Amino acid sequence: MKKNFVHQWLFIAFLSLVNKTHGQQTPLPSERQLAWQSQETTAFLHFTVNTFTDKEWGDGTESPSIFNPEKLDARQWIKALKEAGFKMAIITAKHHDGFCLWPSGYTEHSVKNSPWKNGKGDVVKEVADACREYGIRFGFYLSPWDMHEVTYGTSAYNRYYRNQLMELLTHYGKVSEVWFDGAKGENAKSMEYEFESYWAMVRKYQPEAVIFSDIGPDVRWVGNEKGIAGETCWSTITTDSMEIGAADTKYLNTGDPVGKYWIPAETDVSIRKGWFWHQNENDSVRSPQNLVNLYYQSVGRNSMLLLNIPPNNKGLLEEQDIRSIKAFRVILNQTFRTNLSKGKVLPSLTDGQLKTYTQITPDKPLLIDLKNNITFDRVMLQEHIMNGQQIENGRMEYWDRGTWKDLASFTTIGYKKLIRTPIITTSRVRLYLNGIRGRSSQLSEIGFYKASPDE
Ligand code: FUL
Repeated sequence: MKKNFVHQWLFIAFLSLVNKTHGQQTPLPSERQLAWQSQETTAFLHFTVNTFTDKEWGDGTESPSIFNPEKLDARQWIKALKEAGFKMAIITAKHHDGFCLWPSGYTEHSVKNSPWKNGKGDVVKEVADACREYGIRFGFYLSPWDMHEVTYGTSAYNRYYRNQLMELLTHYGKVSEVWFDGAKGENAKSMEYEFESYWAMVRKYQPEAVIFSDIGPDVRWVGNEKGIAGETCWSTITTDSMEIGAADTKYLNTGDPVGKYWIPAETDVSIRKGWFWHQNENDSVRSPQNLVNLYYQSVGRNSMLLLNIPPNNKGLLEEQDIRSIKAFRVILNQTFRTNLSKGKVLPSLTDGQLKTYTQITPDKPLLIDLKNNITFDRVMLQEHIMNGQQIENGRMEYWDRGTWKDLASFTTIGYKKLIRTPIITTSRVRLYLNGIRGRSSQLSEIGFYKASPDE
């Protein structure tokens, strides 16, 4: 009994030692963050009075009478998103203009005073129900900046905001992400948001939901709206002296190898120029190839792609947007269908499981003997992030008629690294990985692919 106890104690002491770097705890992802990251692609739905006024930001004076999406069909949106492989949809329940897409009990400025469905409609409910029906997750954006609400700028507004948050957290079933946006116009009234109290509500009523703001606590902004995560992208940052809405965007973009908290980056970008639908942007929807590129630059750099696809003023997604997102997914599926190294390397590296991994020391490369020649131009690497993000850089070489040649060099891996290489035919590759401070690396998955000709 006693001996067992000592063993157990020694084991726990050993674990906590390996978990520490220079006296500092290695930040680890939570279950909800891991679930969020493995979704890879989420859809953003920007929709409100702006859809009818042709604006990107309203000013709060819009009359609810202009909101009349006569053919609104949230099932059409969500079905298309599901078919295009999106795992979650986030709706702008309230944007900066303050108009509520659900019949809030705390304001008259909402769908209930619009002609749409004679004031009996609820866009948030239709979206949440459709997400449930098609089996994707649901999230919402509730803008703290509110140009309509009279209490805005006073502490009473915090109560108003919490009341609305409560409605959204408790009336629509499971919520998987809540978006707290720090954006604010230059002439906006000054306002002290009680963010801690908002977040406590999310934890209490929707414990599995991740909380987004530009600095977390669960998910951070990638620092731009162009769809570009840093080539070096750490999931850790230190937010102690940072303020929401005023963060250093370059820091957010690359993260921090010695950051104190696990707050991975979300890459939000629109399929169109604007976030809201505008008739005159119908002809400049991003092509499937452009979207694939965004995927490489976000998911392929340890981030998550939050792609905005805005419904139009009839309440429908436009056909060209739908065509683009579906073709995007077809290309990705074609490229990543066959891992050419499957069955040829250590099973733990190609079993599709993030929890199994292989340890690689800096001085000893992993030799990948592919047995026969394979031809590839994409490499995928995944780190065992359940134990934190440790890999600082690495490189690969391939065997070419008797010599090793350079294939690619890279920094950080994290959840996923996608590398586009020239077309290579070889039977052997070796992979060098360097962990931070000379540590060994934990690699979960490796894949070699030949890109779809449509890429
Ligand atoms: C920004 C907002 O100001 C934009 O209108 C848009 O909603 C974007 C996703 O976030 O901060």
